[in-house]
Amino acid sequence: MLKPSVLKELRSVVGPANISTSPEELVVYSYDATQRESLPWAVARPRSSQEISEILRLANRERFPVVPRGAGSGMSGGSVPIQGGVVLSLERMNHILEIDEQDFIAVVEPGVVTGDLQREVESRGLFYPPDPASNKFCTLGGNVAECAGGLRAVKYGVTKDYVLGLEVVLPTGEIITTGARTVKSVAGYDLTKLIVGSEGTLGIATRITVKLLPLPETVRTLAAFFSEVPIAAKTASAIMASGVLPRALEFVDQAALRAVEGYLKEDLSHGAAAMLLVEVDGPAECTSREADRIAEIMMRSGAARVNRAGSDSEREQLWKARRSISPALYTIKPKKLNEDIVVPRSRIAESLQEIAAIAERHGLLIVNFGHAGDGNIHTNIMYDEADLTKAETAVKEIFAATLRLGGSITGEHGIGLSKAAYLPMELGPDAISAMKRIKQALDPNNIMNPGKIFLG
Ligand code: 2HG
Ligand code: ZN
Repeated sequence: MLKPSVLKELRSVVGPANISTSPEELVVYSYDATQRESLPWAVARPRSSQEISEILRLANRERFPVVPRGAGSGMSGGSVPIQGGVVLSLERMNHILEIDEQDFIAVVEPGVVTGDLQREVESRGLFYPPDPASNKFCTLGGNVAECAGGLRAVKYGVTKDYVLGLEVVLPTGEIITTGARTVKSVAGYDLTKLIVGSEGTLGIATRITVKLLPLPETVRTLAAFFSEVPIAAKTASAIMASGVLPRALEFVDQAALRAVEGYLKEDLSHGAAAMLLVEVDGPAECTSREADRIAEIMMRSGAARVNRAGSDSEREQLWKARRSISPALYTIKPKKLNEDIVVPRSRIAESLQEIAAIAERHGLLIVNFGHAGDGNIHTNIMYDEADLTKAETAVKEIFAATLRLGGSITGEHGIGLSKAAYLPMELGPDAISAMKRIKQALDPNNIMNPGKIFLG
């Protein structure tokens, strides 16, 4: 609990209207998309890096946890205040500060919704490629904290590939800038990359400078339907090996298709066992040639049907279905453990086979969908409360299989709370100890988002 005198100080930093302590409001800031929840002691909604700095200095003096929060759409518990303390919501710092059409740069505050930035730059013929499925509500600050990936990573990379520089409030309250407004800079250690993906444990990004690209002239989207998962997986590998680099190559299995079809009340796949959703972008003459080539590979590899989106609205309908899978899965079971394993992309078929064997062994429904083009599959273990232990055993086995295939236990959602117990499976003790020494150096009192990434 916070002492009344500390609450008073917090109120004087951000203004009384921007501190919440009522139970109703605390609940709103207690969870993310993992279904984990824990009540904070208070919520602060600062408006500037200066205010954040003052809150963090106070937290060090009084030793209370501070948990930064964007939209709460994270998938590993990163913004859940597991040890209580103050949730620091970035919701009021939601301005696009600058779009520089000369240097292809945007500068934003952390609370800007990713889709809003995408739309704004696109209206000027520019392009911000990172595209999390949750782009309508997730924020750039959260994307930076987790190094979000998304639907276009196969061609364009992930959030860290676009962040040129940051303003960061360190856990001890100093306000620093990292990186530069330039395409290149090697001045000292790369603190930008250290902060991106640090899950709110090493500081709070208060100003984010991202690189932009020219908006591709045309986009073509194809959906292929398969009667068997292995054929779809092999087709995905064949597309990636063909020399055409799609900007998206998504895989959706039968259970995910049925769930999203029920959720959106539309028949997308006519009973198919799997779907690939593929998109290419670039000048019209290239995308038309590439789309033909991909359609040919799909048919040759055994697709039962290939559809080309003939209009923007058809295209949007396909992507709406894809983006809706995550919430739609709750129509199957009340609980899911949603993982984001990533394997070398040539090994997707093997990975899916291993997962199917694990599902069968435990009698569990495991739904698979996701970013097949970059090897990042979302394995969702659906369970009822009574099956939790079984589901957790399955997760461990899936991680072990993933590591055997040369992969990683998380491609884009982060370790947070949900994978902290499994991090040692991937990293040796010396690597974990090096990470903990960095944490200790920057956050000596362990006030920044404690309990995340590392167990103990
Ligand atoms: C997606 O790609 C998100 O849709 C969510 O990363 C994945 O819910 C999931 O498993
Ligand atoms: Zn994803």
